[in-house]
Amino acid sequence: MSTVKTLSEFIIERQEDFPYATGELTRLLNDIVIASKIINREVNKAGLVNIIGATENENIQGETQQKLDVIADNLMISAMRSGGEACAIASEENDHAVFFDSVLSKQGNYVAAFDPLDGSSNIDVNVSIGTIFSIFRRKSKVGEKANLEDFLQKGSEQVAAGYVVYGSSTMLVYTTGNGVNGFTLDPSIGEFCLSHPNMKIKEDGKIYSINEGNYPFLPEGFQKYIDYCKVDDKATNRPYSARYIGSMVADFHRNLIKGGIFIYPETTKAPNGKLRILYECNPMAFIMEQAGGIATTGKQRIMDVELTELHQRVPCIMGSKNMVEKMLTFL
Ligand code: P6P
Repeated sequence: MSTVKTLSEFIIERQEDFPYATGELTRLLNDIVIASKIINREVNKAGLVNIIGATENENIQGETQQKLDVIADNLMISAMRSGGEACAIASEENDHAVFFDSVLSKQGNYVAAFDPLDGSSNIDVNVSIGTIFSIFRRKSKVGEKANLEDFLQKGSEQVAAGYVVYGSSTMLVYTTGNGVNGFTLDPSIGEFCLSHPNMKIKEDGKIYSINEGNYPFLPEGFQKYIDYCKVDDKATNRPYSARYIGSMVADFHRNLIKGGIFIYPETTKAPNGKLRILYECNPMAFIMEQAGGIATTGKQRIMDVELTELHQRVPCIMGSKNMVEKMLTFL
C-alpha cells in the first residue's frame, strides 16, 4: 500500500529547504494549514448557514466584503497571532497591516500577507475560490514592533508562498524556493496529502485567460494578442481556448496544471491593473517561476517590482514560458 505523505510530514521533512531552518517557518506554515482547513469547512457549508452574501462593508479596494471574506480574514489573523511565528499580518481585507503587540509575537521572525478569500464574489454561485499567502523574513529588529517596511519588500525576498483552492477538491500548493508541491485535502482524515509532487508548467499551452469584457479598455498590444489567440492556424495550435473563471486562484491553478497564460493588464479604467502585488501577484509569481513559467508586468519581472504601498496594484501576465514570450512581442 503506498504510504500517504501528509503536508505536515512533508514540511518537516523538507525543513532543510528553509533558510535559517529553526522550525519557526515550519510552525508558521502549519498554522496557515490549520486555518485553511477551518476556512475550507466554512466555505463548504456556506450554502447551508447564513454566511453567504455580502456584509454592508467595503474593503479598502472599494469591494463589498462577503461574510466569508471577513470570517476567513479573522481566522488567518487569529492563527498568526496565536502561532507567534509572525510578528505582523497584512490582508486584502484590512486597510492597514496588523502589528502584533504581544511579547511572543514581537519575537517572531516573519511577516505574512494574505488574500484570505480570493474571488469571494463567486461564493454565492458555487464557483472555486481560494486563499493566497506570502511570507517574508522581517526587516525590523526582532523583539520590537514590526512596521510597514517589513511588507514593502520585493517579491524576490519571499521565503515562502502558496495558495489553497477550494474547488471540486481542496488543494494547497506552495513553494519555499525549492520547487512547487501540491497537496489534496483528504476529508476522511482531515489531512492535506501529497498528490502533485514537483509541479511544472508546460512550456506551451492552448488556454488564454483574460476578461475579454475589458477589450475596449485594453492597450492595443493586448487587443492584438487576443485577436492572435483566435486565429485559425493549426500550425501554431490555434485558435486557443478561452478559459476565465474570474477567480485568480482557480484560473492560475488550471493553467499551472494544463499550461496556459493568465493576463490582468493595465486598462484605461485601471492604469495599474486590478490585482494587488503583495498578496496576489507576488506569491503567484513565486510559484509560477518555481514551476518553470514566467511572471511579468509586461515591462519587468513581477518579483522585481519595488513596493511603495501595502495595496499596490500591478499589471500581471503569467504562465507558460513560450506563451508569455509570444505575448510580450505584441507590447
Ligand atoms: P474581473 C477576484 O475579485 C479577483 O481579485 C481575482 O481573483 C480575479 O482574477 C479578478 O479579481 C477578476 O476581476 O475584473 O475580471 O472580474
